Amino acid sequence: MERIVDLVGVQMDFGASKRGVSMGPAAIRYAGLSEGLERMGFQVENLGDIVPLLKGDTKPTLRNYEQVVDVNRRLYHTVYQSLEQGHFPVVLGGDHSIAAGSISAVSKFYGSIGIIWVDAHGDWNNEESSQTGNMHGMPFSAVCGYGPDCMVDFGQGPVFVDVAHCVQIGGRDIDTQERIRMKEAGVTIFPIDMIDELGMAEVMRRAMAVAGEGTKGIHLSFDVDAITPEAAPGTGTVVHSGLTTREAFLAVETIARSQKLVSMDMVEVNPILDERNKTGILASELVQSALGKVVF
Ligand code: 4U7
Ligand code: MN
Ligand code: MN
Ligand code: MN
Repeated sequence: MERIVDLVGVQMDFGASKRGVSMGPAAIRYAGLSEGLERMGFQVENLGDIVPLLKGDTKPTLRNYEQVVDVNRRLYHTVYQSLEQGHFPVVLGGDHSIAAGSISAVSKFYGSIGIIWVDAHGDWNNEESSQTGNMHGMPFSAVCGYGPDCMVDFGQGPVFVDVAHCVQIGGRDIDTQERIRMKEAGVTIFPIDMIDELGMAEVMRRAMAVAGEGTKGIHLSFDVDAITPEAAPGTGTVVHSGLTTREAFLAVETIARSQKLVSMDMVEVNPILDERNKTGILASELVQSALGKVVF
């Protein structure tokens, strides 16, 4: 039987300070994602894009929260339906706030999942700890039950992800309060210096054990700013000296080989800041590799 991949774009940039990441789904699609997945033997169902409301309420601690919550609620339902049909949902961002809706659906559907969060940032702020009020810095905390609850509670009775199965990879720009909150919660963290020391292969062996053992599946949330800006310039919050492209591929290829991946987000591609769609192409290739594309 052919496996079906559902591609859903989310034209969201209300979770970030800079505009333009809303065009990420178009850039990743333009790079040939559907065609690539079809060449791999998948049937691809293009579900189109979710488009945010033009107007909504905001507050300094949760900027544009009404639009962020509304989009996440709609994405939650789309991803949940995809899983119910036995499909594999791939969510294309858009800023990272959308991981709240996608992961909420996966967690509700499976009951027990692991998360691998590849990112230069922790995304573990809530309305109290955030220095910016930008909600793309909060989704990892939200899906694990550490707030903000409005990002994940759509009246469905949220199932929070157990932090014991959560892994952060590539972190190198974590806020002070955020770091304290992550340590207290007990997230397994492989910051960039640990990747230098251990090598990505060993980091991934450890990450797979944490996220994969004792869970029904793994969700990958991949923020392209994890990759070093020379290779991935098209993103809003660049941080110097990140993952090499080869380390990024090794990470997603290891996840693919485990056969435990059930869903993923590829987020924070900003075509306005990109160079000839370099980051869009990389994002498209990383999705294919996460779904099992082999080099040789
Ligand atoms: B991304 C930040 F303060 N921590 O909370 C914040 F540095 O999805 C950045 O990983 C968040 O790109 C970055 O605003 C969110 C900031
Ligand atoms: Mn992020
Ligand atoms: Mn980031
Ligand atoms: Mn970013």
